[in-house]
Formats: sequence, structure tokens, C-alpha cells
Amino acid sequence: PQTIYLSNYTPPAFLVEKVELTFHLNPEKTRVVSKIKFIPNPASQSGEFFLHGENLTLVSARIDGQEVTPTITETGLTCAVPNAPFTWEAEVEINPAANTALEGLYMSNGMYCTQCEAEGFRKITYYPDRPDVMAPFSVRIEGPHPVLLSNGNPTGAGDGWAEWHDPWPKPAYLFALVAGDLVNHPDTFTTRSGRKVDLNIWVRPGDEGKCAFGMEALKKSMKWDEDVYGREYDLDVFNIVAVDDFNMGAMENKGLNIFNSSCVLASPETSTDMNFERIEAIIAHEYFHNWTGNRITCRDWFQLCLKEGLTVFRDSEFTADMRSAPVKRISDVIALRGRQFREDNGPLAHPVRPDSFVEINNFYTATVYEKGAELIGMLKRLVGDDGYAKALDLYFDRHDGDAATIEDWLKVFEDATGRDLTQFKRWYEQAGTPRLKVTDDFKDGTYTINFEQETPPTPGQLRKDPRVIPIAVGLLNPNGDEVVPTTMLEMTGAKQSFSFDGLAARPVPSILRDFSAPVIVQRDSTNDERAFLLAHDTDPFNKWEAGRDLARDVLIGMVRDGAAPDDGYLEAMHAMLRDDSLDPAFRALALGLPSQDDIAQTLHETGATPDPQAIWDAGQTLRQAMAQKMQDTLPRLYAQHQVSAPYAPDAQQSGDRALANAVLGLLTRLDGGAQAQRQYDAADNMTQQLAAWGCLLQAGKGDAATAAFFDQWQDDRLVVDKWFSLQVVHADPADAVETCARLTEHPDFNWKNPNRFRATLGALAMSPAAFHRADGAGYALLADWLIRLDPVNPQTTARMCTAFETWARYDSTRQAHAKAALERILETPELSRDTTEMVSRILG
Ligand code: DPP
Ligand code: ZN
Repeated sequence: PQTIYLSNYTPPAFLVEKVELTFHLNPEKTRVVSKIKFIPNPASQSGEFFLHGENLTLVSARIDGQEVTPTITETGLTCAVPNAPFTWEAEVEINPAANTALEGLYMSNGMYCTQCEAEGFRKITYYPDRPDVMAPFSVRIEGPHPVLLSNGNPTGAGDGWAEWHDPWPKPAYLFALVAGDLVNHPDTFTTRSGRKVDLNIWVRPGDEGKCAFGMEALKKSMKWDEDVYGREYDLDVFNIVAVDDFNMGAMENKGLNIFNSSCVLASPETSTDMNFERIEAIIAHEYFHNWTGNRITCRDWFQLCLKEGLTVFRDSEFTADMRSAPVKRISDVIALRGRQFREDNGPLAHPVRPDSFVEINNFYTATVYEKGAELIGMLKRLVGDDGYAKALDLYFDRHDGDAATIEDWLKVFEDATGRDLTQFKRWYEQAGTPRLKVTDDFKDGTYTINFEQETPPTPGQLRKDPRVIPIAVGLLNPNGDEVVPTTMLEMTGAKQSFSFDGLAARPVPSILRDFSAPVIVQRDSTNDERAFLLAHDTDPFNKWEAGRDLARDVLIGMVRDGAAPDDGYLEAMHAMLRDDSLDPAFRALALGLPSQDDIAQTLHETGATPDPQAIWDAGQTLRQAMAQKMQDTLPRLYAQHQVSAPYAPDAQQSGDRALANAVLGLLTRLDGGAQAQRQYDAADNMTQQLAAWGCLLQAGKGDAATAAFFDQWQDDRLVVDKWFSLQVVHADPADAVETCARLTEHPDFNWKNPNRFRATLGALAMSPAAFHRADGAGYALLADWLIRLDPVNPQTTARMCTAFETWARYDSTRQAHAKAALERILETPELSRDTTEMVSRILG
């Protein structure tokens, strides 16, 4: 397969003035008629007319009304064209029913649906399918379906047809079409300038009771973007559609967002608090794309982080405003470390702005999204809130209607604030997570902190230059008072020291507050100091971090040296848990242990070979010791945080439930599941029901609940996903592979549905001790299924290959098994380009 390089970018030879599309829908033979006005692009030298197109049957083509015979290849067509504006007309036939890859126009439960980002539009008709070609679209849909939707505003409809016009020039990847027997949950929103917008969430009949929460989230998002970024919505309607078969979470098509049903449908009975929070965030994310992504889009796919990093950053600000900012920050960092640091430290490491790819779908990664968002956060820290606001205003002003680049983005910040961002740009260009070594001295009232930054080599990038790192620091007195409030230090060199004077005693430093940069801090600290920060730090993130560091050290000691659970840690956690002044949601997070993968990563970093089973065992032992230590406190806390008010998925209630359920996990280790069974039997919402069932599964007492759960929910596909997933997640590592394999034989294991596939095989991939089982059974099972899924859905297959990205950390036996599994995948005849690229990179 061909590698595409950022450095080879050239402007399009032709621009598009307008597009008219007519769809004659038919499951196996949909006709797409296109009429496109092309204009030669003065900025291009090539003049070559090339239209992307894949899996299309060309019926006819005309230029300015004259029949033409283009040259057709696997990837598109070329044709002699006038060196002047002209009209291209084509008719193609496509087969949506055969489209299992879920890219382009496809069918899901009898409904037509599209997914065009990144390069799916070329499977709908011949077109310059690149984001720097933007045009207004008019669409006519003909088909025997009650609901026919496309982008923009409705301009006419009748029996069996509908017409839409989207006045905002857009790239083809934002095109969307939906047709089917759908029902809507309607509402309206009036923008700050008084424009009334019709809002709809479209779902399959039967799901209409699960839309209210998503609709509220949408209205809150619309209001928030006006209040915080001054961005108003720009069409008469905003439609959201829920679809069951979808590769991603959701898609921001202009005026017609399409959502994986798992990311929009919600009810207290069927969704957990976490589901609700995630739905609110994803609705916001896709809505915010209207400005950061759609009105200003990307010049090419290397610039993906321009829209994704910024939009993730914006949705995290939104969640922080709607809920608890510290809890959101902590959760984001847990996710960043779990997915992005892991990626940055393995064979798939790549810069936030990659410089080459084979298949762009493989770069919708934690690095582009989550690290991309961290870069925006750092920029904001470096230029301050006012500078950020000015830069964003200038960005919207200057680039509205553009397909822009990271250079454009940084230039806006330079022009708005006068700051030179040459060094900052390295964050976009260099892969890898910087290690920040910290030492300190205290002499004559002066406290000095010394930093040293170093980024390990990553594939294709052996040498790294120092980056600018905003390091938020606070200092505490030995009595626990803060003597120096949060101060932003700007590190620019490879080594740099900062001093604070006039101090009466040696302070305790709180470093990288609020996780002010995506780096790994390396500092020799004592458990006493960590316990001190856990008790006294005024920065909620670092307070949590202190507990996390403590837990990590304890677990590492247990795994590596066979140490017993550290009593200092148990004491500190017990004190934290009993501190009723702390937000319950915070306490629930602080009670959690670092993930098994995090421990494996840390061990590997110190030169040790992690044993996944030993890591799992240590976690169990530590949990048991925590339960015993806290046994007098647990029942009281559990009772205290029961919610008696009617269920609401708000931050406060979710926090209480999160803490009570974390406590239930510990209690179950003492009572064998008696309390969990009572909670299961009494539960009237999914958060309580699922937590209780999880505890029972873990205690080995889940059989009755497993049967009852399926019985109760077998008709609700999203809950059945949970049923598949949890049995694997909570299985003992010794039989999780068998559990997973058994579930793939269940009649409801619809493996072509990405949600069901991920729920089952993805759950195995996320259980390190099971997946990395010493006999290779976990690797083999996943490989079998990836080989089977690849011809059906390459995108989801390739994505799930990341399960293997840590293979080189483990011992030689495991490595040999993993390698064999990966090679078996790679040797599969006609393996997709997506999976070929991923597996090759993982093998290194
Ligand atoms: N739909 C995906 C997202 O919103 C890709 N744009 O991030
Ligand atoms: Zn996005």
C-alpha cells in the first residue's frame, strides 16, 4: 500500500462551486446522480482532473452536457476536461446492503445511513474527496421512507421525496444522508440573535423514550458555545440520528449529526451515570464541531488534530462547567495515561500531527484527540485566559470558511498575543511523552526546583528537542499551609531551575498541578510526603495524584519485591475516605487503583518485565487489605451515600452512587456478596444494577444475576452489550478467555455489529491478565476474530489491533505467542490496507 506524506501536499486542481445530488434509494441498487460545477483552481499548477471513487458502477458521465468516457481505476477516474469552468454530471450505482464496512452509504436495521469521514464519500459518487474542496450541496432523496434527511435546511418534501440545501460550503466528509422509518423527539432552541432552530433526535420506533437527556445536552451545548465562545448556530434545523451499526461514537455532519445509538440513547433504567456523562460530552463534542471542524475545517487529514484536539478541549471545558471541574480533569488524565501514554510508549507512537500515513482511519487516535486537546490546554496556560480568548476570536474571524492548518492555528496565537510559538510547535511534530526529572534543594530560605526533560525515541524519531513545558507549581509548609500558591513555571531548556526565596522552612512541592502538561514526572519522593500531599494539597488534581503515586509504589513493591500491602497507604486512604468535606466523586476516584496496564507500563519503564498475572494478584491482595482496614467505615459510608431522591444523572447523585458502589466493591470482599445481592434485587436504575452485578461476578456469585439480567434485558441491544462485556471484564483471568469464547457462540453475538464485537472481544483486550495469558490463548482468540472481521469491517478490525500494542513489554514466551498471532493476521490473504498498516507497525 501507498504511503501518503504531509510534505507532498498540493492544492486541488479544481474547486467546486456547487454540488447537486439526487439519490434513488434501493437496498442493492441505489442510483446517485451528481451535477457538479467545477472551476480550475488558480493556485494549482497541475490541471489534472481526478475524481476519487471506489466500489462505484459508472452508468454515465457528461461534461457540459456531452457524453464522456473517463478512465477508471480502483481509486477513481480521470478525464479530459476544458481549461475553464464546466459542469460534470454522472450517474453511478452503489449497493448499500452489501456495505458492511459502514463507510459510505450503508444499511443498518433497514435504515439508510452514511459515514463519510474520512474518505467515505468516494464510495457514494465520484468526487474530489479531500477536505480542502468545499462546496454548498443541494440534495434530493427519493425513496419509500417516511423520513428522508440530509444536511442543511429542508427545501421541499412530498410523498417519497425530500429536498435539502446546505448553504455553508463544506467538504464531502461532512455530507450525510439518512432514510428510514424513524420517529423524532422534537424541541427548539432560540439563538442569542433570535433565530429559532428546530431540533430533532431521530430514533427507531420504541426508542423515543430515550431521547430527552440527549436533547437537554444539545440545548445546553448550544447555549454554552454562545456564552463561552460567542458561537451561534447557523441553520434552521439541527438533526441528530441514532444508528445501531456505527464504527465511531458519533459524526458531526453539517446539520445532521449521526450517532452510534450507544452515545445518544439514555434512560435511567438502561444507562449508567457514566453513560449519561459520556452522552452529554459527545453531544457537546459533535455540536461544537459546527464551528471547530465544519465552519473551519482541515486542509488535509494530517491536520486532523486542528479540529479534534480543539473540539475535545472544548467539550472538556463544557463538562467541567456542567459538572465538577476537578473530577473531569482527573478522569481525563486517567484516560490519557491509559490510552495515549500507552500509545506514545509503544510501536504506534506518532506525532499529534502525523507526517505520513497509509490509511487515515488508523490515525483517529488518542494522540490526535486527547494529546491534541492537552496541547490546547497548554497553549491556554501559556498565553493566559485573555490571550486565549483573543486568539480564538481571531481564529474564527480570520479562518471562517477555510480549510486550515496547524500553522494557521499557531499564527493566530502569535498574532493575537505576540508570543513566539516556534518551540511550542514541537509538541505537534514530536511523538513521545517527555519525562520530567525533578530534584530540589533548600538553603538559606531559598528553595530551588531543578527540572530535566527527556523524551525517549519513538518510531522514526530518534532525537527529540526540548519543548516548552508549562509547569504549575505550589509550595506547602510542613504544617500543611500553602506558602506559594499555584505559579506557572515555563520550562524551555533541556535543564532548568527555578527558585523561591524567603521561606522559613523547607517546603513540600506540589508539582504539575492540574496536570499542566502531558508529561511523566519522575521524582524520588517518600510515602510520607505523598500521604502529606494527599491530606493537604489545595490542588484537587495533585491531591488525587498523591494517592495515585502512593498506590502505584505500593503495587510495584508488591509485584516486584513481594512486599505486603503498605499500612501507610491503607491509613492514608482510610483517612481520605472518611473525610466528609471531600466530594464523594473525588473520593470514589481516589479509592481506585492505577490500572494494571499502568503498573505494567511503569515496571517496564524501570527495566523490569511485567507479569500480568502477578499485577492482577497484587491488585486483589491490596483491595482485600483495604477492605479489611476500612471494615468499620464501609457500612456507614455505604448507607450514607445511598440516594433517596428520584434518580437524576447529575454530578451530585452520580458522585454519591460512585462512592457507594466503590465501597460496595470493598464490602463484597468481606461479606461474600450479601450486600451486592440486596442492591441487585432492589436496583431501579442501571448504575446500581450493573455495579451490584459486577460485584457478584467478581465474588464468583454472579450466575443467578447473570441469568436474570439477560432475561430482563434481552430486548434492549445496548443493555445486552453490557451483558456481554461485564461477564468478560469481571471474569477471573484464568477463565476470561473461555468466557469470552463461549459468549461468541451465543445467538445474540452479532459480530458484524461493532458495538457487540467491541463489548465482547474488546472487553478481553482490556483485561490484561486474561488477554496476556501466558499460554497465548487470549492473543489467539482475538486474532481469530480479527481475521474473521477484517473482510467485513476493516476499520473496526484495525482499531482493535491496538490490543497488541504492548506485546514487546512482556516475557519471551508471551512475546512469541503475540508475535505468532500478529503474523497470522498479517499473512491472511487479502488483508485490508487498514489492518495491514496497523499490524505491520505493531510488529515494528
Ligand atoms: N466523528 C468523529 C469525532 O467527532 C470524527 N470526526 O471525533
Ligand atoms: Zn471530533
